Amino acid sequence: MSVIRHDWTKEEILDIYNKPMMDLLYEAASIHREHHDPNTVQVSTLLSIKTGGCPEDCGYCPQAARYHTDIEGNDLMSVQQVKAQALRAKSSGSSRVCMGAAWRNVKDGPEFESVLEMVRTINKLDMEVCCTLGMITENQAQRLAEAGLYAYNHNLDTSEEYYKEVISTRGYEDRLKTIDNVRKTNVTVCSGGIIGMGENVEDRAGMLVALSKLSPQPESVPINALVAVEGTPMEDEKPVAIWDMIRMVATTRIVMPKTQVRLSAGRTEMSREGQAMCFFAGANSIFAGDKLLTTPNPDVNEDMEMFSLLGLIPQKPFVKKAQPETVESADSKFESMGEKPKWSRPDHTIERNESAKNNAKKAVADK
Ligand code: SAM
Ligand code: DTB
Ligand code: SF4
Repeated sequence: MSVIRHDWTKEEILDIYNKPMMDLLYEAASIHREHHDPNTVQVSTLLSIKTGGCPEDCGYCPQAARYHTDIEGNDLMSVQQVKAQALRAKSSGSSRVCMGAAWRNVKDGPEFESVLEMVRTINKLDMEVCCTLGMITENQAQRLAEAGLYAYNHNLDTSEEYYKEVISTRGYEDRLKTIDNVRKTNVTVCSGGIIGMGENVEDRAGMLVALSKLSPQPESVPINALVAVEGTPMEDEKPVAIWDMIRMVATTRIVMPKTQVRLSAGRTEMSREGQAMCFFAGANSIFAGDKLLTTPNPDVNEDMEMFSLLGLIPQKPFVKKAQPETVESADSKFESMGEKPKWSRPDHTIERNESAKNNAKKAVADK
């Protein structure tokens, strides 16, 4: 039985990543079979509950207000709207709803209370609930846990070194701090990253070092291929080669044997054969639904056809961990702290982010 290691070095991970493809696939698939049913894939549906207008400068993100991309922004959805979407996701075979908000961090107040109610509502539909709301404090993580949250997604995105080339408005340390805050609760951790942002293979390995060091390792690791959106600083990045995706998935599987590896953004560019190789290499989760947060994703029916072709079965909810109990807001043990956490603001300059911002400003002025 392969052991769980938290001391992987970048060199060891690079050696795995660069193995001959057939050796890499064989090793990853063997480890996958030791820890998981290779014919079961967990299916999550993403729901953007608050879209666009984000103050951060994440170079990959169409929701950063400063790049003026062509997306439709929206205020926070209502609990009823979210419930209707969750029911749709359930009927299409999803076991989990992942609610995303274009926030830098969570602020205590009516909007957070509303998100807590969304969590209670979806948990009562017997679906796993995940949130990705930006940075959160320990108190906020506890309150989400009490509402019945199953998972919290907060990606490291890339290596600590390359992070400085992607985002200038927040630090890697704060990402780790949020993950640590989630770990202090019963909520499972979902954390991964993006390939295709101009990083090198050492950065990909560096991200896997940082993720595998977490103890316990994240229950779920999304591997996204960059969706290069016009207007963002990364609009001209070249599409990720399928071979890179397969190598990244296989390496993630080997260094984190127990985690669910999620084949995330970028599936519209992948053939069924390519995705099948990713599943063989250890991917055992996907985002389903015709939209990710703001960009397209394969049609659910096409995904279900692919599942049937490959003999894959959607994972039932709560098989990896028992369903959390929901505590009603009137019975909550925790108070809203009204706290203003001091998340860092490194605010160094990233040339391509600055020029994308200036181009966007100019385009608005020229209109
Ligand atoms: N605002 C919150 C945050 O940043 O943590 C939550 C939402 S954010 C959109 C969630 C994740 O989506 C990011 O951390 C990033 O990994 C991924 N993401 C965003 N834009 C992407 C893109 N264009 N291509 C691939 N992944 C992307
Ligand atoms: C993750 O790692 N990928 C998802 C989810 N977690 C929140 C988001 C992908 C977003 C892709 C760009 C968009 O649709 O806006
Ligand atoms: Fe905002 Fe999250 Fe997008 Fe960064 S990734 S700009 S924090 S929505």
